[in-house]
Amino acid sequence: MSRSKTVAVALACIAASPASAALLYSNNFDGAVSVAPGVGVAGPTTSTLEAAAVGAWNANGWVGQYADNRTQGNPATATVLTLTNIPAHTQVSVAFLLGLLESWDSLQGNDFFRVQADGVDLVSGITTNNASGSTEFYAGGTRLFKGVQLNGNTFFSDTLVDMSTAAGLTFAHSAPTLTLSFQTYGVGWQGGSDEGWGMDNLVINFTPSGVAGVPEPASWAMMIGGFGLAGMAMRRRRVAFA
Ligand SMILES: [Ca+2]
Ligand SMILES: [Ca+2]
Ligand SMILES: [Ca+2]
Repeated sequence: MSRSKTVAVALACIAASPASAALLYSNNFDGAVSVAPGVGVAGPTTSTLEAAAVGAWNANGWVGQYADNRTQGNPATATVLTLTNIPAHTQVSVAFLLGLLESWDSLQGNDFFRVQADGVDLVSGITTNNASGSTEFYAGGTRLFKGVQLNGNTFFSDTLVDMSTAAGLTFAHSAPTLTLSFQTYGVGWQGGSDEGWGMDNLVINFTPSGVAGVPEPASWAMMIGGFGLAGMAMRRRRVAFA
C-alpha cells in the first residue's frame, strides 16, 4: 500500500468514528425519568402536569402528560432544571417538544420564548401567531403542527415545535453544574389560561471528556506523520528483500 493510500485509509477510519454523546437526563413527564449515574437533579420547577389531547401529535411524543407553564410577567417565571455533579464533559445538547399553547400573538404582540443555560441565551425570540400577528420564528426548531388543539384548553389553537433541530441547543459546556431555564417574556405576554407553553420528551445528552471526538489539529499532524514513517519503513523492508 502506498503511503498516500495508508494515510487515506487511516483518515477514513477516524472520520467514521461514532459521535460520543451519552444520555445525561431524560423525562417524558409520564413517570419515565433517566439520569446519568451520580448526577443530581433539581426540578423542573414551576410547571404542572397537564394531559395532552389525543391526536396525530401523539406519535411525535406529545402524549400522555406534558409539563405546562402558565406564569405571567415579563419575563414570566422560568421552568428551571438544575443538574449537578455532572462528570467531566465538553458539550451538552438539549432536545424537547415545545407546545406554544393558546393565544400567542407573535412578534407583533410581543410574546416570546427562550432557553438559557447558566443565565445565557441558547435560543430566544421564539414566537408564533396562534391568535394574532404574522410572524412565526422557531430558532431552528421544526414546526410539526399548527392550528391544532394539543390540550383540553381550546382558547385558540396550538403550535407544536420539535426543538431537536435547533442548533443553538447544542453548546460547549464543561462545568459540573448545569442550570437550564425555559421561559416566556415580552411586553405582550399574558400567561394564565390565555397563553401558555409546555414541553414533552425532554432529552439532554452530553459528551464526556476523553471520549474520541474530532481530533485536535496537533493530533492529526502526529497521526499523519506516524503513518508516513510506517510507510517509509515498509518501503525500506521491500528494498531489503529485493
Ligand atoms: Ca408525555
Ligand atoms: Ca389549546
Ligand atoms: Ca400576548
